[in-house]
Amino acid sequence: MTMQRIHGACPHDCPDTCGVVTEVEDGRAVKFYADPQHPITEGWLCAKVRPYLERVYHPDRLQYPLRRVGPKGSGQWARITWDEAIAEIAGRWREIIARYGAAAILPYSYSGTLGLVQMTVTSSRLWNRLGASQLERSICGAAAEFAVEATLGVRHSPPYEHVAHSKLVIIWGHNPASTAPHFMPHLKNAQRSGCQVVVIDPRRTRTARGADWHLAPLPNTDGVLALGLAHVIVAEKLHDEAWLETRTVGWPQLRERLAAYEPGRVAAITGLPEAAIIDLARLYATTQPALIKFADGLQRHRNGGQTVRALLTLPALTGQYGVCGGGLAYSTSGYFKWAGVSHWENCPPPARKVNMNRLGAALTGEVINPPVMSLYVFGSNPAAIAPNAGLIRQGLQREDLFTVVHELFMTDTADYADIVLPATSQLEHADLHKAYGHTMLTYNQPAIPPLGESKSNWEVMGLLAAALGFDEPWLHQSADEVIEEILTASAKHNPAFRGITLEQLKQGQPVPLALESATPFALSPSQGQGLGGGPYFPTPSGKVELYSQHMAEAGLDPLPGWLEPEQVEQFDPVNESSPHLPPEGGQLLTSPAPGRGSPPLTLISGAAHHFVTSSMANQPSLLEREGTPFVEIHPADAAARGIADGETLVVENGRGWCKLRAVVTDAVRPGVLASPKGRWAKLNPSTSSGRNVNWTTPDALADLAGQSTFHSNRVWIRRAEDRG
Ligand SMILES: Nc1nc2c(c(=O)[nH]1)N[C@H]1C(S)=C(S)[C@@H](COP(=O)(O)OP(=O)(O)OC[C@H]3O[C@@H](n4cnc5c(=O)[nH]c(N)nc54)[C@H](O)[C@@H]3O)O[C@H]1N2
Ligand SMILES: Nc1nc2c(c(=O)[nH]1)N[C@H]1C(S)=C(S)[C@@H](COP(=O)(O)OP(=O)(O)OC[C@H]3O[C@@H](n4cnc5c(=O)[nH]c(N)nc54)[C@H](O)[C@@H]3O)O[C@H]1N2
Ligand code: SF4
Ligand SMILES: [Mo]
Repeated sequence: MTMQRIHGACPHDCPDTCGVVTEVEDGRAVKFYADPQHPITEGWLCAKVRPYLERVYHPDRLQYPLRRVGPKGSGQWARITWDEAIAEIAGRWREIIARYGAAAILPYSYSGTLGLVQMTVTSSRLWNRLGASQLERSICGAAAEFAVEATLGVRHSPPYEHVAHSKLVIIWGHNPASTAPHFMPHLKNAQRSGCQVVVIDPRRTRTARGADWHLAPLPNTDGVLALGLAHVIVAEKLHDEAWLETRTVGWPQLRERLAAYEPGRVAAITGLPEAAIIDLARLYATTQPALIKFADGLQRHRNGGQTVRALLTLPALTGQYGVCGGGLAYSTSGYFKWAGVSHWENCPPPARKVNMNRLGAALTGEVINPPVMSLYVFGSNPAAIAPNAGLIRQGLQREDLFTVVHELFMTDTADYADIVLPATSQLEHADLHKAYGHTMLTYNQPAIPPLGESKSNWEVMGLLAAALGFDEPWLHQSADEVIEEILTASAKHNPAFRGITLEQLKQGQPVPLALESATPFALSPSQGQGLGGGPYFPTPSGKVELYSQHMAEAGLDPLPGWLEPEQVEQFDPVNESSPHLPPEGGQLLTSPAPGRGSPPLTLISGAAHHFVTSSMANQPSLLEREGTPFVEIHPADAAARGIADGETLVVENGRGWCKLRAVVTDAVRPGVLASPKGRWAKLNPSTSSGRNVNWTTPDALADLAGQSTFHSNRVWIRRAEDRG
């Protein structure tokens, strides 16, 4: 018996993109652990990926293609061959294209894997060639991406280890202890050497528990908080006037706008004490280097985009961009600009876009000319993870919708498919991984043969392309050929890729991008010239765009701003009257809590510690650690509603309802509920509602970039035994 050690990458939606090692004996993976040599992973994996072989060899892994033989959602399937499955899909699509055009086909994919081949290329090439609807990929961080690029020109972020230089870190609406675990040892070390850590989050998260100071504002008020901090900094003349004059556009206009954000008003809106706002402003302006770190949870709100714009003003006010240990940590994605992914030059003009946050609406009449007649889902589980899930389920039940789901498991979404295709796990296919928390490229070598008849996303694209008569070579390359083509094309446009070869990547160690400077926006010799030295921003002006002409031209507020709750309500009536069934024995709420006298609460649903969204949320050991699906509620809010710890609650609004177990805790602030995302609706055992929190979440869009607004979710709660 020979043992092989195969190097790979963790494919999940996490900024750390760890290096992993699989030990294989006789074609079977027997051990899976952290690559001891990977400089980010540093020899340990997070709690969710450590038991990965439980996922790979889960008895529920799909092994063969299946065709639905009963009514939609009835769980009655017949095994078919790949040839039959592909022929049926191609046949149905030909009919749909003849009658409605290819735009009637909607591919829906997201972050089951973040691989270049199995996600990026697979979400693009065949669909572009076909002329299918484009998916507007805005469920996660679109507003922040837009805001950062509009303000700073690019998404650049310092390496985790730079936090050793920070004297202050504000972790803002972000929970790295769960969502970017390999940042935490660096933060702890910095803290031990005297760096102060402030966490701003309505919930006392794992990250907040280790902070020096935790502030818990009301959700969706961070933009006001940031403008309030800026107001105090300017009022107390703690800002860097010279930096603002030379490095920014729009400082006079911003200054004028800040006048309205005096601390008393900011305190009233955010629910924070006025003194805390003043203290934080002083702390931030006088403790340097000062780093502001956030991710995407913060901006999953109606004001999400402008919130990020407001936060981005702070490092400009204090001249912290371009400083090692200071500035902004958001995402390193901007360093990895691929070329050669889409092959648009060989495709028909792009078809219309469908926003992935509006899937339920799109399937039930919002999208017409042509309507969506076929849905092809891979690397995503929209029935469990997308907002307003009740409406999605209604759409998936449409008899005339032809749904194909390519999956490892029979998910809430796969339940409603006409054809289910079995997918390979990360141990069974090749890929290349960039990261959004660091700047290493990690190659994933397949470790074991595909389980059963499972196939990778890219292999299936090749089969579909052939069946549809597309013989372009760029639809039929091997995964390695795709990677080589893109590396070569990218190196022509991006010096950071120069000299990186597939051969080198396949040796098993991560390969760092060749960056001019590890500190974002620090003077780079080639770019900074002509600006007289100092930080450089690749915006149209070369400066930080506090005022964005580009946004003004697009009809958007060109300055960081904030909408009053009343303005927000106007475009998301809490009781949006989607036609949902009320809970058994209950009434659909159409006006604020009739007869109950309790105001609605804001339900935020951030990352679970032991799942990545709905991935892993079917693994027995992890489900056990996460416990019964629950909702956290502050003791005062619970008492006002007669709710005791451990009771089953109905959480509801005009969109829908679900049942969750009450956890009464002061870890959430008054007015706020918290329930982790990712639960499979059908695995909601003790409360047996067959639904999850997304039955209540809004499918209204945020202020920028079609962003999702999961956390701007107002709900009413009551004990399940109290009949509505
Ligand atoms: N363990 C684990 N890791 C993950 C994921 C997971 O599901 N599980 N998901 C991955 C994905 S897809 C992403 S996008 C990233 C997201 O990474 P993060 O942004 O760190 O994660 P979230 O939990 O979505 O949101 C962070 C925090 O925002 C807080 N929050 C919500 N609304 C507000 C607000 O209005 N103001 C403030 N100040 N805070 C607010 C929530 O309480 C939460 O603690 O994590 C990735 N990593
Ligand atoms: N309530 C609430 N909901 C949220 C959020 C929130 O904050 N609150 N956050 C949102 C965010 S940030 C995100 S990014 C989305 C994430 O939502 P999704 O992108 O849907 O991610 P997952 O839930 O991890 O589901 C991925 C699915 O892909 C499958 N998969 C994995 N690898 C492969 C593969 O190689 N091939 C194929 N065919 N399938 C594969 C997995 O088995 C899994 O079922 O969720 C969103 N949902
Ligand atoms: S989920 Fe993140 S921390 Fe966990 S193994 Fe994957 S990349 Fe590493
Ligand atoms: Mo995400």
